[in-house]
Amino acid sequence: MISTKRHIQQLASLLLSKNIFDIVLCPGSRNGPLIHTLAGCGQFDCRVIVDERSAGYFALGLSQAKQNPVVIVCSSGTAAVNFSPAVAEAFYQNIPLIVVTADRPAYWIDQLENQCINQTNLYRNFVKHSCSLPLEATDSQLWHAARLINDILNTAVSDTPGPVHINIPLEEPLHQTVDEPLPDIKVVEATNTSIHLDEKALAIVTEDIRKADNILVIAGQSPGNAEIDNALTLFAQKTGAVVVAEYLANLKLSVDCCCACPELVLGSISHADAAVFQPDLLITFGRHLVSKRIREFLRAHKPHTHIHLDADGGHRDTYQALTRVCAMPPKLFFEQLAEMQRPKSPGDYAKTWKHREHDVLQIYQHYLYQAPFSDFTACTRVLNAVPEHSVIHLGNSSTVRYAVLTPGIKGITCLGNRGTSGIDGSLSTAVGYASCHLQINTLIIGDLSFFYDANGLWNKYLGNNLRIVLLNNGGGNIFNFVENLADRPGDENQAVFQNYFFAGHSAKAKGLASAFGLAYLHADSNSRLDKALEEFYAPDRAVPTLLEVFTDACTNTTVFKGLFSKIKRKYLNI
Ligand SMILES: Cc1ncc(C[n+]2csc(CCOP(=O)(O)OP(=O)(O)O)c2C)c(N)n1
Ligand SMILES: [Mg+2]
Repeated sequence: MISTKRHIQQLASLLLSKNIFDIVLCPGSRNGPLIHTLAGCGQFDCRVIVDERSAGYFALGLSQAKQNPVVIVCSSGTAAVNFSPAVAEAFYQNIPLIVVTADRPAYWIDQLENQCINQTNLYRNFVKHSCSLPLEATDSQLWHAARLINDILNTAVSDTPGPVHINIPLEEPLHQTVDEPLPDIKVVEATNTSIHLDEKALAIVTEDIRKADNILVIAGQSPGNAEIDNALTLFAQKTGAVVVAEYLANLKLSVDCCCACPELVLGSISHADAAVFQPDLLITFGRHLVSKRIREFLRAHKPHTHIHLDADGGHRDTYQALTRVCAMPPKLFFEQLAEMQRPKSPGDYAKTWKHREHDVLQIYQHYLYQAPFSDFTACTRVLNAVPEHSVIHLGNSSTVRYAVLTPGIKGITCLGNRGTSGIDGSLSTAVGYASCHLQINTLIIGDLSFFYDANGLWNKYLGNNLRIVLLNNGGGNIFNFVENLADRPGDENQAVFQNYFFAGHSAKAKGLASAFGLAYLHADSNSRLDKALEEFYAPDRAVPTLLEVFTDACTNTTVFKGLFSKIKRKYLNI
């Protein structure tokens, strides 16, 4: 059975035409026609999640795993507002969420109707495209609705994807159904085109590369793929470029040109040797970097030329040095440039980076080996224990910072909500991703982030491949590290810090694990953690599992800061 509402039937039909099958439905009545049609036609993969904030993030993870748009559907009012955080994250990570909100007809907005707000352009700062459908009374309105839907869906499936919003005013009755197939609706196809540097641009960029002794490529967060790996590897071999790529860039480069832990290297660069690390030519692509030191370094030691690659032509002047934007997929740029012959013998700049990385990693290894049990040592142990070819989801806050400092993690996919760095959806996102993925999915997450998004566990889709490592340090430990907030003298400052920044608590997750059907393990020392990890990743473990690791916030702070003090002592004499 499907709803009698014809514009909803059109939407369903066009979703199928564009190969969009995954739906997350949030219960409600105003969205009844959507639920009747999408669930009732039997052609979609529908899930139900009650909490819209969690549902949005779950869909985000699902879309990343499927590499295809996912539709989220909710009722009117605050239900729609609760999608906002996931929509914002999707926008800043270019993830194609198709947000469908049910609404009252325009003539009832702000007329004291229940569960009713003005939903027009609700997510205007975070969507690539949005529309409100007309009612479905006349043929013209239906043509108009189909045209709008085609347009919106084509944005979602385009080469430069992102979230889109379809707001649908619906008149009563809402629950009339018929036993009919979906109608055939005229499809407007969007044709993807590939873009190359034209002859003139190629000559200019080639000359930029020829002139540059020190070429630095920075790869921000991205899903990665073998094609970009190959193109970039070749480019780096030809030009002697260094590629800075944190794990979240998901690059698997086969040459000795990649620096995966820039934060450590940058922590060792003194004013005196800044010049040898300063690039002449900087090429960037992808989204956010975790490393703050690299941003600060490049803003202080600007490259002569900065080229940013972004298929949608976005101007990202992160280092206040942008000189050129190439609106094309990075893969095509590197493929085209890798064909050039670079006359100079490349390599010294890359060697400088690799030598320094090698040296600081030795300091790191030695330091971590003797460091007391803490979030840092625990995170490293977990990362070294994850099965190869599995997926790691990094919670925001200190977790992601520890992870990008950990060398040598190989053969993994690494994800995290770095588009907006919110702590409110990491769990739901990981659950959504893992729900349609075969490999082990490990989420490493802090306690405030975990409890914040505990509703991420409140659904029927927890995969047996889901492993959650909860680093419970009793509060927001990150605030001990930044801006020396915890070190400000005086009782009053200390009280403000403990209460309002750290937000200390004594919650433990065992009860939640049991409420939501997860197996529970815990550890509070290196040896107990190692033992727990054996169980956690035992090949025959077939149940979603939570491993809660208890650490001490003061020790965590000392260990984290101690590493950089050690590096500074050696290289900066301070
Ligand atoms: C939605 C949202 N609210 C607030 C913040 C600010 N914030 C950043 S980190 C953090 C504390 C996180 O604590 P926890 O998850 O326990 O990690 P830890 O700092 O202890 O590693 C907060 C509140 C945020 N990033 N996102
Ligand atoms: Mg914490």
